[in-house]
Amino acid sequence: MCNKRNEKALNPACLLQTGSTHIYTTEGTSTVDDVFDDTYREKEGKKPPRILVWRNIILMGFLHVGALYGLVLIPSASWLTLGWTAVCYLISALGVTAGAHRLWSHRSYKASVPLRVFLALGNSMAFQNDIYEWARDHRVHHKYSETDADPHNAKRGFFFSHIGWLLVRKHPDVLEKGRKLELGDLRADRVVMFQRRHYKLSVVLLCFLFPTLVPWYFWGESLAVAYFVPGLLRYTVVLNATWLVNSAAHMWGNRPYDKTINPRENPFVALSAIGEGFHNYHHTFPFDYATSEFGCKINITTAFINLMCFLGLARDRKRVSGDMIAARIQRTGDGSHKSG
Ligand code: ST9
Ligand code: ZN
Ligand code: ZN
Repeated sequence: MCNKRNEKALNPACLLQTGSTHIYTTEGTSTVDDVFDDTYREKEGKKPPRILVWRNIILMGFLHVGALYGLVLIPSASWLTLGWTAVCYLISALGVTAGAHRLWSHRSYKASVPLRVFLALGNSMAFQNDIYEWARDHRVHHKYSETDADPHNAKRGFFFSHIGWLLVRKHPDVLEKGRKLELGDLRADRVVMFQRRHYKLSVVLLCFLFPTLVPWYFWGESLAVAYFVPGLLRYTVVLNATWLVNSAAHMWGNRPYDKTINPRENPFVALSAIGEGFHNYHHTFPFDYATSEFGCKINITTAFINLMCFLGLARDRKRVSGDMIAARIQRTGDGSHKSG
């Protein structure tokens, strides 16, 4: 059988191969532990107390004040520095979208060692926890979405799913269920484990020093502008763009593929998160490398992965077949589907 919702192993009968793309024609074709588990039940009775983590509250407060100061400094920044800020935004965003998310959390395509190294460097530049921790939390998010075992359970409100979950201790069910996940593929990836071992140093170098020193050294930008604009402001905007996927894209937008789940299609989020706002599609078909029915449309990450395939640095992109999407729209969509 290849259409069981919780099936994890790939069934070759379920896919067609076209070049380096695998088109899946039936549901339940994820190769990793990211498929929604509808057997999980939240424990009854009183919820555990919310324990604030003051260190994180203070650091996040300072970071956002620093980012506001970066905004004030934008008129003093040279055009080269502003261009460099955009480059740093793109590299760090790709480290999250093409790296931690589509490659390492969902295994939706395969990447060569040089590409994995580039994505791990971008991921350290994004400073959102190391890849192993990010992918573990993300798999548990998909598997137990919007329950106590979801790290950023959107049922606890916008603030919690956006940033609040990083300011309190995790719900015990997140740890309990997370410990049961199959993460052998991540432990076997030497790039992932190297980044995990040297994470703190890599963040200092790539998230803070590198974005600051390049404009200062190469075109004489002031250290203050270089630190606050491509450094703190860029880091904070990438963080918030990422968090919007957990908050806004779980609350606002249409549900053309599955009206029984909360994640939504949100083009604004897709734009700021370089392609990651088509969240109803993504939670319905988490193994699709494009995270959207519409390929590269408002989706720089998909264009990037395509380019990497063209250059021979990536392969085996997984994609859902048109028939399978149409059947799902018919069966569970909210009727808002538009073609393109
Ligand atoms: C950040 C992450 O921002 C953002 C992720 C966003 C995900 C978005 C996904 C959306 C889709 C993709 C879209 C991409 C769009 C990109 C756009 C780009 C433009 N399972 O953690 P502890 C264990 S980070 C199993 O301390 P507490 C853990 O190993 C920002 N086990 O829990 C440890 O075990 P041991 C920067 C788990 O005490 C123990 O439990 N960072 C799991 O509750 C305790 O772990 C920060 O702000 C699990 N899931 O603290 C702070 N989780 O003791 C980062 C944990 O054996 N975090 N364990 O070692 C923290 O400070 C803390 O984790 C905490 C919770 C305070 C939040
Ligand atoms: Zn989600
Ligand atoms: Zn995902």
